[in-house]
Amino acid sequence: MSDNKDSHPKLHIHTHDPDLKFDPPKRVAEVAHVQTFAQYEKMYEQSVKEPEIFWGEIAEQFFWASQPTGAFVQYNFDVRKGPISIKWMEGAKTNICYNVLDKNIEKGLGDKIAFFWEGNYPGDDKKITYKELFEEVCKFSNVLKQLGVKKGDRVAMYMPMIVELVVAMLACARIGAVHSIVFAGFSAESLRDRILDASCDAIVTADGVWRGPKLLNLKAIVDKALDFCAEKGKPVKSCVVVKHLTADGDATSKEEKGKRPCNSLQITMKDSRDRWWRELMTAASDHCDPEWVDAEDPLFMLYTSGSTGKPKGVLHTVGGYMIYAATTSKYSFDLHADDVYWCTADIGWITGHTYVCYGPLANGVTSVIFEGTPMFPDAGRLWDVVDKYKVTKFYTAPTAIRSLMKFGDNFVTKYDRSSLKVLGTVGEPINPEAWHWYNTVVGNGNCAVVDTFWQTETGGHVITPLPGATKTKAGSATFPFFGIVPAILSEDGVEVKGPGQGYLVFKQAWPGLMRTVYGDHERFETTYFKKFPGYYCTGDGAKRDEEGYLWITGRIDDLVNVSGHLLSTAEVESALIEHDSVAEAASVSHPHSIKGECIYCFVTLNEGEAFTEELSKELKQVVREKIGPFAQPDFIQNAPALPKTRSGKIMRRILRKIAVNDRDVGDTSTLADESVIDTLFSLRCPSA
Ligand code: 6R9
Repeated sequence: MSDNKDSHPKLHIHTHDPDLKFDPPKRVAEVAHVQTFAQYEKMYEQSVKEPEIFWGEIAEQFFWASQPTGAFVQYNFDVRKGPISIKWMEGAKTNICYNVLDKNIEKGLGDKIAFFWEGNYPGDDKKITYKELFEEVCKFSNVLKQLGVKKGDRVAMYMPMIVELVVAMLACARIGAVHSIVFAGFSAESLRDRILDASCDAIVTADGVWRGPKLLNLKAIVDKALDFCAEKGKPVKSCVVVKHLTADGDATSKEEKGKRPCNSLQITMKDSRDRWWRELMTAASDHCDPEWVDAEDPLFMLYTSGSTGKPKGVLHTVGGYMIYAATTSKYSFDLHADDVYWCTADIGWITGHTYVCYGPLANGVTSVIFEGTPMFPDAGRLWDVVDKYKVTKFYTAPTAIRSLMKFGDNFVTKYDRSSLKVLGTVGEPINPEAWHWYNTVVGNGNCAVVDTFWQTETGGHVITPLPGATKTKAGSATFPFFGIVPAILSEDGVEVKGPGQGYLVFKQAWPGLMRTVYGDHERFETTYFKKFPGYYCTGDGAKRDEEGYLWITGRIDDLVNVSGHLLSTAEVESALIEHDSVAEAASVSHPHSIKGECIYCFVTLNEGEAFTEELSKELKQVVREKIGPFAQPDFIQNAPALPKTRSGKIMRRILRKIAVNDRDVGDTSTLADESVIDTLFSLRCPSA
């Protein structure tokens, strides 16, 4: 038995009562933008009944070079009535870069720190003010122009979590170009596909990056991708390379894991195509007028894989995304001028776009950009960084929380976390066990925990508590954000009123909703609007409890139907994780001759625990007791690690294949570590 068990026995007090409510901490509520639930309800009501007034007032806080030419909002969600279309403030001209930089500097924030940059290696850090960021962005805007990039052109980015990535994004936005960021962990093939789909003319990258103790030569991956593009007759004209790891001058220092400079990295530059960032920047002017673009002009595209099929280029436009990113950031994290805010997500994901870059900058706060990983050099890194910068609002993923829990509380408690006020999570349903640990151990029971549900497609939070106003329940994303009208539908499209479970859909448009799939509007309509005409379909399941709280139950494809009882994988997993020996769990459906489907589970044990036949029996019993006899898993297998996407989501599609011993697991390019597949095949339950 590991020490871990004894370190948080108190967690077990709560986990059996899903209805236990947690009041917003007084110190958070007292200063919050929204201080009571009644105030939330009032604002919510206006936001959905009079969206043009609600969002119109918010839009007034931004700069518009001209006003909308038609209706403030116009949309069609019903395929039977014509093409799906969503438009906010069409005809109005603005620029998001101007709004998050120039305007903040005009307000007197020029010398305020925009970002603390914290490198992979502790001690490697720097900071940049709003004014300095603005100058860098203007310079890079001129660099892009000089390379021939114009309004509407797509620019790919394949970069580590460094300030230059934010500079490049904002520079695109400043000149009206469209960024397409590809997480710098994708293979050359995945990068190639995304560059080709978006017909990018230019790419911005870096020499390399340390991710924990692992060294990645990004430039070599980009070279490979660009060679493919050239072979296809679609060469990328320019490639700008940030010298991040390799040293310019004397590089004689001994190389150390995770540390800069890194002498062993071999970089080749192709004369006609590749240019060093620093050289281009030195020569560039720091004056660049913003391009006034239409509210409905594209701002960026970002690929999302979904569970099957080729990645979709989710397209967001300028005006609506800007006000939605700003407003969700302000209210969900209750941002104030003195906050130090930290979202650990990589900018390569939507969470990084909205809540590392655009949202916090729009609110003029100071944030942390973190290049490293939660485990390097040890499991205390996140809390070390919280302590170092006195972070007040912190945002991470359940997968990070679960993986840190395994190492016990000491890694957390040895750091001072008294600055923390709001703790956010995103990415997956958070099981109550992890929620309680986050709340009690990380937050000392003194922070507001906000479980924010949203998608690449939704642009920002759609279901989330507000830190000062919403009583939370462990594992519930609670209530809709302003402007969001959720509904739960049965399989045949009937709205479930009151308590019940089904498909989570939205009934009306909000500013941050995606506008199309790049180059494939039909795919957009089919994926999100055809199954239930008149609704935007999230593809997730949800449950509404007696008190109206919403609980996300996971992707609809991940449901299990046992003898006619429909179960969400999240429920089963949550029950398993409550067991002291279990760190993570994933459950999938498996064919069964009598029940139709049965449940097959994969469990990752806490450090120091051993997988035994007895434990397997015990775990089956746990699920049986917690959910009901019908839910008892037929199979439990040991899983030293689970197949996860690079953003930390468990790929249950692959687990379903492993459970039935089908080696044809399909596309694994989005997996963080492909080797886990072989390990899991070797450990599968032979009788299944
Ligand atoms: C922001 C982001 C979207 C999918 C979404 C859902 C899952 C995200 C969640 C959550 C339960 C939460 N998801 N947040 N499930 N509770 N708080 O993650 O975007 O990468 O597009 O993924 O993630 O399944 O549909 P994206």
